[in-house]
Amino acid sequence: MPPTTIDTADALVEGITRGDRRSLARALTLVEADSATGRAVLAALYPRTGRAQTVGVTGSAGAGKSTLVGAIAREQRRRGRSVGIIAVDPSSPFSHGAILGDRIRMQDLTSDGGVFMRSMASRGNLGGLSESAGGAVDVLDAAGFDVVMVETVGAGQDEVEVANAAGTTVLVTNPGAGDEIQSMKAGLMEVAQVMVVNKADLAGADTAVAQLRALLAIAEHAAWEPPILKAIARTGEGVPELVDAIDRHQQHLRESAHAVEERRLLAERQVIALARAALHREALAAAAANDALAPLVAEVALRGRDPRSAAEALVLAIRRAWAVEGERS
Ligand SMILES: Nc1nc2c(ncn2[C@@H]2O[C@H](COP(=O)(O)OP(=O)(O)OP(=O)(O)O)[C@@H](O)[C@H]2O)c(=O)[nH]1
Ligand SMILES: [Mg+2]
Repeated sequence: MPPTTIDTADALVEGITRGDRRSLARALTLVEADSATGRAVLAALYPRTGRAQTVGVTGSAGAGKSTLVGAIAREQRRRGRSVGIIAVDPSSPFSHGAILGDRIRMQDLTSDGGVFMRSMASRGNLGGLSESAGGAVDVLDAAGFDVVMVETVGAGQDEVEVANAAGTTVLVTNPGAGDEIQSMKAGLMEVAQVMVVNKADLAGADTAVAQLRALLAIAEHAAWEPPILKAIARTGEGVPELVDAIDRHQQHLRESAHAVEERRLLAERQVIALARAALHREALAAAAANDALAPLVAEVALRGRDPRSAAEALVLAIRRAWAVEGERS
């Protein structure tokens, strides 16, 4: 019997294109697992992407990202747009509660046929967070959602790379987060095209806006100047203005004189991020296969060797493993 199961890449692509939610859910699982079928689905779907408004929502834990994503989704629905949402779950016991809270907060959205929600675990994920979240964004884009949002906690490099999977990244901060804003990594400032001070019902929102403005003034940015907005995600106040700002940036991406360059930059960041993740993974696998890492680590820990020369030795061992692999294939 020919393989007619829903799990073949062709069947999944056909199902997704038809709007079948089961195929969509299954494909996302395969993409998250970084399986061969998942990769084939992504490759087949990619030419259909680029239509959705892709939005990354990032910021520190508890900044109100989920509440804001819900509020943005409601505003987008009001504007007649369908919405796909990906929440990256940091897999801590703490945030499992948060996910449950998200579900309750978003109950009205989950019963709306124009909204699709999916959470992804960031741990125990061989493919790497940036790869699977970026892939999920592509799948939802190809599935025909008008808006695709991905929520991530902005703490490390991974999150910056996730942000790169979206056309527009919204950075969520709060009043009283002055120190945090000051110490914010330049990288994160660079990837955010819209800044929002959420919880503007609390004291200090205007100070936070002023601090962000001061930071932006010294940061180097290109043709797009990130707007700084205030919002109260809980009530939806300021959210229409936030969606307007996202729309303006998306229009900038598509239509400005810099559109070609913007798209090239985004593509470059995506390709480099994915190549870096793949190299990292393969290098670690090669080092593990060669038993190269553990002895070097032990030497350095005992101060019998300096970390720099150990790193050089590790790179040599990885190169050797790759050369052997190359000869075999
Ligand atoms: N006062 C006030 N509280 C808010 C606002 N928006 C969100 N919150 C509250 O802030 C808390 C965290 O909100 P979440 O939306 O879960 O924040 P998050 O950034 O998604 O959190 P993590 O995903 O756990 O990092 C919740 O208790 C929200 O009700 C707001 O505009 N004003
Ligand atoms: Mg959240």
